[in-house]
Amino acid sequence: MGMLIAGRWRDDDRVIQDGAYQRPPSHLGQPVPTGVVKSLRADPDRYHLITSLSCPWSHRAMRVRALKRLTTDIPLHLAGGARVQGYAVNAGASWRVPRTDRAIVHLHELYELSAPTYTGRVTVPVLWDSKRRRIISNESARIMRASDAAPSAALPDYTLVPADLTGAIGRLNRQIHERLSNAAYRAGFAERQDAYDAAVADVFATMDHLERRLAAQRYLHGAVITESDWRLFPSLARLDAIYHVLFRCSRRRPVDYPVLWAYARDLFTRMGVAETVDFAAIRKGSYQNDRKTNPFGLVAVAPDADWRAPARARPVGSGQGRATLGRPAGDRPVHADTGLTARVCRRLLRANRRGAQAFFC
Ligand SMILES: N[C@@H](CCC(=O)N[C@@H](CS)C(=O)NCC(=O)O)C(=O)O
Repeated sequence: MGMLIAGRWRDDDRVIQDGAYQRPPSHLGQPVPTGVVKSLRADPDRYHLITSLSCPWSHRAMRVRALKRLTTDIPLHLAGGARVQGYAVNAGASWRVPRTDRAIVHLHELYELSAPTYTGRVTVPVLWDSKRRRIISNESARIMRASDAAPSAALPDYTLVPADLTGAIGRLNRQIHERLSNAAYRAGFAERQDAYDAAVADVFATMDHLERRLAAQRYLHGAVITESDWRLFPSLARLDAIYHVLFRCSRRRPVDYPVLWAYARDLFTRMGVAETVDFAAIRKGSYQNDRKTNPFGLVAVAPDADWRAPARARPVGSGQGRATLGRPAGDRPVHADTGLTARVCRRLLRANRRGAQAFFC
């Protein structure tokens, strides 16, 4: 895949160690500074999000950007197309870096602009500061948190990380990342049988665990959707379409997990979510760009799974009611599906019926 070494692109990979895939840390993965968080909305068009439709980590960042209504403040750019020198920022066509007269083709050129001696992988998503001409973060977890924390007059109490769940969310996020989302990649990129076996065992042990967890509650932390749900969802959306075949995560398909499968559809059929899941782009991007695992770039036939089938019949013990109230954030009651306080729900409904529906449906 290649990477930047001291600011120069090299078609060199250093991600396999002793036959096992080691995801390198995000070198620009420090927490997003508070000043930036505050200006994400206050300074529209200053920050830009560069993502790829096929990438699960990008998907997480795009989801929170949409949920927190930052879509007009933070323009989105979709990288993709053939991977020559890594990601192309504009499908191979030239792309003018906002607020500059510089035109680039490859994402690594943006990294070089930000940090001329950068050594590391050139990954999406990227949060770009067009004023200071630098990358704020290339770590989806940080971009999600920053987007969630961006102050909003319209949604003052709405958070995906309620204070009383922060610890539990962090613990589950780590488990989902290490033992499912990244474990699928460890399975897919393994060059040794035991490394693959261990990774795939992690994937399905976690799926089994989540199946049990979600049998007792509607979402991962109870009745309210939190950050953990949106960290899990992009991986679930790719399990069938990609990981099952390309990464050999083949013990079971999501449809073999009645609770998880209904949960995934429950999230998928919420307003605005399906629009962020482009299965054709996910499959094309994954099968065709990964020529090491899939040398001829053949795209496997789409699995026969109906993501739009109603999730109503979901065999969950509790938390099925759409408008029941919970108390996840502080002591104010919130809408079970959204985390919005009742006061904000009413205000949104009055101000913008359609917009508010985005959270309820
Ligand atoms: N830690 C990063 C990982 C991002 C990542 O690995 N993105 C992949 C696309 S799905 C990528 O850009 N890979 C290119 C490469 O590693 O060269 C995050 O969560 O943001």
